[in-house]
Amino acid sequence: MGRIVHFGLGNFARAHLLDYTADAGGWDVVGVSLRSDKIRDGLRAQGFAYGLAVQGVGLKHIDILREVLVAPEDPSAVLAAMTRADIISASVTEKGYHLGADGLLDLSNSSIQADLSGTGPNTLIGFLAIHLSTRQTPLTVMSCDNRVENGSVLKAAVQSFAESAQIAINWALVSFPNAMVDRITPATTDELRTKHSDPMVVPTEAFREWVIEDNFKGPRPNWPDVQIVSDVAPHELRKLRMLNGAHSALAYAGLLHGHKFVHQAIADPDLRKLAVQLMSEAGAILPKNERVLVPAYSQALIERFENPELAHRLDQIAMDGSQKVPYRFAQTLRAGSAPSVATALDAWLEFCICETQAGRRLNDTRVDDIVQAARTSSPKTAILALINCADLVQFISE
Ligand code: CS2
Repeated sequence: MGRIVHFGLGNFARAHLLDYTADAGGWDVVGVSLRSDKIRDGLRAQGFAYGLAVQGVGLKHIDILREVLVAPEDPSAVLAAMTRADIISASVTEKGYHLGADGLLDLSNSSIQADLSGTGPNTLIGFLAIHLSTRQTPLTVMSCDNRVENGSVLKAAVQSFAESAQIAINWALVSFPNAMVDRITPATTDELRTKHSDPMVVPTEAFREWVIEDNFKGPRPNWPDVQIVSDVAPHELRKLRMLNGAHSALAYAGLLHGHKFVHQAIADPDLRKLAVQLMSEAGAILPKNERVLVPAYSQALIERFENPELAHRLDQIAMDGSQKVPYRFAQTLRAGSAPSVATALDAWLEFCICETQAGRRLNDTRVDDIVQAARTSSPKTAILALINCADLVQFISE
């Protein structure tokens, strides 16, 4: 039996990695929550099994999770579990990597500083560096987060931590494949919990996609329908700029128009036009082989967004804009004329200003900087300061 230790057991991991791995058979998963005990407590009460409510297909019983460890309760138990893993994976969202403007590990971040000082560890990066310093068997470390070159970025962050902490790692034993992950997975509602008599049920769409770089050390599950390729870049650029880019555009413009869900925003003629054009602008600068896929992919995305049963909340997508906007919009803007992407960026800026003026606290790791920027007296200065919060200055000024 192979073993995956997975950091970050939110709905996405339970709908994607765990679903694929359950289908593969022969592997189990130990989860790690880096902060709260909520998911562990909920899952433990039901023997770590849960229902995956696959829209249009039905309820799937997922029963490959053996245990969930809560890192702050006992970091040494997490490190012990990591020694038994063939694969260590993570879906800790963009902010869980603690990267700075340059895409490198932010060594001044307080959580990273705490790990460097030898307490904990309490971050994914700290756990990986410390584990790898004693690892003697091959290991694949797999990022399942939305980020360009997610595996390479994770490796660079761990390297930077190890250098700073003066930890020696045998890099020949470990690989960090890049991957593109896709499955729209909204937050669970009370209605769904009641319907399935399962407090930990996860709603998801029928569509799922996973493309992983052929760069494994040691065994891997025989995941069905997963593409193992030599270069993930074209797939990930298509998905991050078209799906996630359109998602963010719909979220900010949609919330400003008074919508609550993705299916409502995509039914609004102005916003639909914005999303369609944004996808076409993003698609036009994709690598050549991907460009032929753009019209069909764009149409398929619209249909996924139209799905009313998913009830995907726009505010869920809107959170952490400072982390998401750069990789979703910046390269398309940089490549030349992209008026719809520019409109989407404006929508983010306006959203930040409106929310701040209305006294609502933004759900963003850089909320304090954003609030300060949004309150600047002249609108022009406010906008420049906000662009700075998403580290977009380099793209806008070039
Ligand atoms: C969304 C993503 O919340 C967001 O930012 O754009 O979670 C999106 O649903 C997934 O990447 C789809 O694979």
